Amino acid sequence: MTFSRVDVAQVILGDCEYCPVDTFEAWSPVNIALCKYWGKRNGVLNLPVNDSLSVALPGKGTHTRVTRLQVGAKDIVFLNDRPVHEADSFYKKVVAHLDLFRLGRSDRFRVDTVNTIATAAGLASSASGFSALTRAVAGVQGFSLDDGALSILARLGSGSACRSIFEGFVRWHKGEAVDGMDSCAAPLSQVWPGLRLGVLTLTGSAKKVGSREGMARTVESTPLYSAWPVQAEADIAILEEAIAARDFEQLGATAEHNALTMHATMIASWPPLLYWEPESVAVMQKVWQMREDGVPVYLTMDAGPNVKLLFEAQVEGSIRQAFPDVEVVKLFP
Ligand code: 2P0
Repeated sequence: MTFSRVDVAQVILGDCEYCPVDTFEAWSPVNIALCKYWGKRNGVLNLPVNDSLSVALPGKGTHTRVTRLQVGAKDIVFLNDRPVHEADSFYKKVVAHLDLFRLGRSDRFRVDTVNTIATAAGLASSASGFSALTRAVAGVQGFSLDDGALSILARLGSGSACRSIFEGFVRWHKGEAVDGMDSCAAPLSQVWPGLRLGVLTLTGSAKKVGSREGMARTVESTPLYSAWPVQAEADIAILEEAIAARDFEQLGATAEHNALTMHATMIASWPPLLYWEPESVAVMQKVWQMREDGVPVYLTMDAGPNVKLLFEAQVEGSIRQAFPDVEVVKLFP
């Protein structure tokens, strides 16, 4: 049996009391994966092949306000204070997500979404965006949902959005069910006040192949992909141990190895997928040289050329000296 996104939303929202309000605002953070989500077992419901584990970026993310319009009006979408045209793919994705919450009613909405991160930074705003939109539209309909249900609904918009429902360290459990009712994220209890993430924006140019297409190509075209879920499962266990023990070397090394393994599967796809630019490789080599020189710093990369550094507070001075343009994010209060 196959399930549509509307079927899943109906199961979750069908029994919710409808208590509409005029407007509702929500916020969600961006998240960076230490063990990546790469590959789907169901592309309609964004069900992943493997579990992933991320950390939220406090203060960096998306504010979304959903306002009820007159019945019969057209949905309106504003992104960063600018109207988005109906023909734009972003408009279509937002409206398709709103559709999940209408349950056959003719409710119409205005969506105002503002990202607090520059799109050029290469920090996935689709994760924070669909998470905030999920919270805001559920709020304007007055549906009372727990964070697990919100996480499942956010996933239907964009897979990694299910992790952005939560702050801190978050694990997305891939689940086994065909309808994905067990595929949602949950927060880890640990905090790590000294942990830092450094964002290096190397190029702001738009990527040629998006994650959605890139994942599908990797799953279909490289025999290396079969090794990926095996490593991801092992890495998650090691990362959870490292977080519990606050073992930075173990955390950093595992996150870096995980990211580079994901990129290896991309490079081995056909046609090949290489998100790196020469500047990305130069940063990698600099990071590896710094480690040889005794500075504990590791890197991670997503489906783009920009590099994120992982380090602890005591080496922040060395990191800023080596990378004057780095934007340092404190991950926990
Ligand atoms: C991650 N990425 O775990 C991985 C690492 C990119 C590289 O999650 O198709 O935008 O909407 O489910 O969530 C980006 O994938 O893809 C992503 P869809 P999504 O952060």
